[in-house]
Amino acid sequence: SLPSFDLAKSATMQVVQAEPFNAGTPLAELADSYIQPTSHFFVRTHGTIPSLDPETTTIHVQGLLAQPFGMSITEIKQQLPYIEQVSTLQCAGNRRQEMHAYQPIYGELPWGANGLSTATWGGAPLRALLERCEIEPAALHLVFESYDQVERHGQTFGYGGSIPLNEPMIEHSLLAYTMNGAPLPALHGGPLRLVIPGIVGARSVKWLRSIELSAEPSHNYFQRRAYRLAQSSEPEAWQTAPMLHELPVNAVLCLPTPDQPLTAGTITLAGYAITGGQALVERVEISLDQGQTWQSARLIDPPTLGCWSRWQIELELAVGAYQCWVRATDSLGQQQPEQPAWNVKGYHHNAIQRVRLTVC
Ligand code: MTE
Ligand code: MO
Repeated sequence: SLPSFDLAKSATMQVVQAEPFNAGTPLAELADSYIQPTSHFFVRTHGTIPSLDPETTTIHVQGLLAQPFGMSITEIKQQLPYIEQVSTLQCAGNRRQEMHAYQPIYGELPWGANGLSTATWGGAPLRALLERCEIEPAALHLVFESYDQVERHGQTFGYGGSIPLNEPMIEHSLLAYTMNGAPLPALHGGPLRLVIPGIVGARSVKWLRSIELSAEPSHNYFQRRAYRLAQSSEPEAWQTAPMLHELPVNAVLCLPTPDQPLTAGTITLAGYAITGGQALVERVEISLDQGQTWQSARLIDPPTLGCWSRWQIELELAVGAYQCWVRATDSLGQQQPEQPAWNVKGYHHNAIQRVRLTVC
């Protein structure tokens, strides 16, 4: 396998962990660009970066279907249609540090609000592959396994996870082999990964090895144990906790950055908002009086399923200290809670963000 530490990214990104390599996009860059260049796309890796030959690497399709089969990545490129689409991926740990400040979280990567990025992905629609399957009625889940090697609790295994077969975002999911118009790099799951927009990034399995039609969710550690909203690490707690799936509605302030000096007058606030698969971001609002009154920000990017939208607002601010609240509302009427829904692994933090602004 390849070294996971990425020298180029370590210079330009906020490194959360060197080995395996995990890094977030600087907030100012997120506010600057709808699509992140591949060199600035966040990275979340749990294990090795496999080095796979696209000519010989096979994706196995197995389980509850009439005829299990394998397709090499070359065959996928030649036999299935190619489409491109812009999608955002967001890690379940995005904004974990803020949740940690509210109530401590131990042993997890300290992600700021930059564990997400947007790219133009290209590849075969997942649906095109599923159309080649004579699926048995008992199949209710798509179970994914990877070619990487992850170590947990003394065992080494490939990363995996699953989504229900009735998940509507399957219609917008890709077997992706290009990223921003170039071959998908190994760091981001090349030669072939899943891109499942609107759903927690953990299900967009990189270095895809197999797709199994199954009656049950994946038995992989990253489906059954991690990525659940447990209140404690006791087995009874995580065994019954909901498995993460759809992304929650969220809004984040990117600019000004906390250390940026502000002078009285017109101050531009900028950030991003995102929501789950079935909804569009409808509104982003700012409050400077603890939620009593709200002003609407402009959504800069067109509302698109499975994509974030950046927002911006100009405020006239006199000298003083402000606490700025930011909240998003989506097309299903979902709004952010005022208090965090604390969980032991610090996932899906989407409480209304409260940021201090000091104007001199
Ligand atoms: N797939 C494999 N095989 N191994 C992994 O560690 N991490 C997952 C997902 N797919 C992971 C994986 C998680 S938690 C996220 S958030 C996304 O990949 C991150 O994708 P990126 O590294 O391209 O940003
Ligand atoms: Mo993630």
